[in-house]
Amino acid sequence: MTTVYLSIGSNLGDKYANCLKGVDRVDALEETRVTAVSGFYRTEPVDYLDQGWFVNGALKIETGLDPLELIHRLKETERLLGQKEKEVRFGPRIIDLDIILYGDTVMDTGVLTIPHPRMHQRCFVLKPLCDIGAEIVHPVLGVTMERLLKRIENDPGQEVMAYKKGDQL
Ligand code: PH2
Ligand code: MG
Ligand code: MG
Repeated sequence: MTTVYLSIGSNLGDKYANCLKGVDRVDALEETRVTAVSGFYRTEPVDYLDQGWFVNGALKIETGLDPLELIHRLKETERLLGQKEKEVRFGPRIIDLDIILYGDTVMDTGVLTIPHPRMHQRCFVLKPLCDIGAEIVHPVLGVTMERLLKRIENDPGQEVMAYKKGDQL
């Protein structure tokens, strides 16, 4: 079993409910269980700005699936929750499940890059991740998640606020 961290997000439909459904579906995957769930946050869209704010969180899982099996299962889970196959790059989505860290694995196969290539530039990934793994050291950058977040947390265009149930989104 390997400890893996996932990012989860939604900015279409009932965003928070979509995230919770995503957590349940991940927990139901073969050889996989969710061992920690972060708080959820309302986050300003990054990279593609003409879309609504997201709800984002992070999950810690233990899995016997290898990275490619896992990403295939996650894509399948996204489709089951109604996510279209060909979304606009960085654009709106019902559900997005991304592998952020897979143990200490470093890989780049063209279809899958681990650690996630943009995670260290994104408050919407690092803020929830720090709830459940602030002390984890990035296997390439050699810096904790907490330090990575500190570097960027006041950058403009990356607002992250604690999500409260019933918040107007
Ligand atoms: N996902 C993206 C692009 N931009 N912005 C926020 N705030 N949250 C996301 O999950 C997100 C994004 C592409 O996956
Ligand atoms: Mg993503
Ligand atoms: Mg994705």
